[in-house]
Amino acid sequence: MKRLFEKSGEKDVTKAIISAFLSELAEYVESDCIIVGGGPSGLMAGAELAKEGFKVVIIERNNYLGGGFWIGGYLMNKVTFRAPADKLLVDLGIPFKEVNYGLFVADGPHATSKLISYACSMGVKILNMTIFEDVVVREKKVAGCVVNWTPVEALPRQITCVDPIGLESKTVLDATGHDAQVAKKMEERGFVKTRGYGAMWVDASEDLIVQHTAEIYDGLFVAGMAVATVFGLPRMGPTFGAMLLSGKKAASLIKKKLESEKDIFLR
Ligand code: 48H
Repeated sequence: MKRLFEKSGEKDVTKAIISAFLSELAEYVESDCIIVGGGPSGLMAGAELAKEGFKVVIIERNNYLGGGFWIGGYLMNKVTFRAPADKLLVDLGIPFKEVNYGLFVADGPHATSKLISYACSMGVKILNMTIFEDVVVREKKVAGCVVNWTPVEALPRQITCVDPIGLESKTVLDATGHDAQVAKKMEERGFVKTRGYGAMWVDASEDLIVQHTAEIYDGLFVAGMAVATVFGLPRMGPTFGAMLLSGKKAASLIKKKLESEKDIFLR
């Protein structure tokens, strides 16, 4: 007979992981927004949408979130921001110093962990070690993503014949950085055109990226460095204000779309 106060053993630990993971996965096979990429733009967008009560999941191929935000550039872990992004740093509780007029510097690990914590505490769900493979497109509308375990995709010759799974969502945000992986997949399918990001020009780049953050196909939005890749905009180098502002703008565009679709449904 099982003793009443028996300590949890291996099977209990395993069961706890399986049931917590699978119940969350089952709940998130359908969501308001799938964000592909957990870098600064994806995390910011996710946090802002979840704060408004939307069901958001971030798909991240690495085990860690944060993308390029941990390291400013050239393996140096200080990140910079240009005005007006300093206001967001205050909101996020990220300590920073003004080093030049309108130029701010913060610690990469501190900034990244604050942003991850903000996204998680707003209710964003994270599927890490999960790689975006393809889009779900229905009646000329992006309606989800096809994903797989990262190791399956990364080691195709070692592990074969593992089909991916589909996740449905009302909207998808491509926040995969320089590679713009979702947009590129749509291009492969003949749905959109991408131009490749241009040479570095920090002064022009940041505003352009925020301005061009947009819906590029019905249901598909783009944020962060992926915007530069889609629209052929100059890169900005190791400064991150536009990434946060682009994520915030993407969230407000997605929110507008989700709300307008809800209105149509209710009419
Ligand atoms: C799942 C994927 C997949 C995939 C990629 O690179 P990121 O940090 O992207 P942004 O746009 O939020 O920020 C860009 C910034 O870090 C930067 O590099 C800048 C400002 N560069 C300027 C310049 O001039 O070079 O994060 C993207 C995330 C990463 O975590 C990837 O692992 C993830 O997306 N990702 N996740 N499935 N197929 N592809």
